[in-house]
Amino acid sequence: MRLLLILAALALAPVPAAAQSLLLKGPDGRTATLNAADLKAMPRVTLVLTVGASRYEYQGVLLKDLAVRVGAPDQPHGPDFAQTVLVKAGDGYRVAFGLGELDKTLRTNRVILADTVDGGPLEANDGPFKVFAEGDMRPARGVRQVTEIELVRH
Ligand SMILES: Nc1nc2c(c(=O)[nH]1)N[C@H]1C(S)=C(S)[C@@H](COP(=O)(O)O)O[C@H]1N2
Ligand SMILES: [Mo]
Repeated sequence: MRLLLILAALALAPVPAAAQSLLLKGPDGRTATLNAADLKAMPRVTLVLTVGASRYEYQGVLLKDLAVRVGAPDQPHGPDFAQTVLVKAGDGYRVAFGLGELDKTLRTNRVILADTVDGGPLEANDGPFKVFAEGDMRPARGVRQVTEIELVRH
């Protein structure tokens, strides 16, 4: 009975904040940990996705803005485009984006880290954070369950 009560209490307990946080790593040993509120306080972008007849509205932040938090230049030029942003998921899946792919003065397609869909949290298999590459013709760079983002200078 006592075990059942403990299990019930655990099931009702809110998800610990740590499980909802995102680790940012930069060159020069710079790191930052962002929680849901930190992401909500950043400039927000909306990306509409249509799958067949269904329409989904994802919201989040630009991957570029996250990279800036750990040392990416705000207005990159020339040699800066050798930097990459490595997006890592809990299952070990990783996708790298070049800084130039994330620069809105170079390209119109956006790469975002989404934390809401249609105003609510992402579904468990996707969230809490999922990266979307706007304009991609296959979903391979749509990274589910993102845990970490690392800026790398080559
Ligand atoms: N975390 C994580 N994200 C991932 C993958 C993965 O293995 N792990 N596979 C990628 C690939 S190759 C594809 S095609 C799509 C498939 O997305 P879906 O299962 O949501 O349709 O997820 C991408 N995102
Ligand atoms: Mo894939």
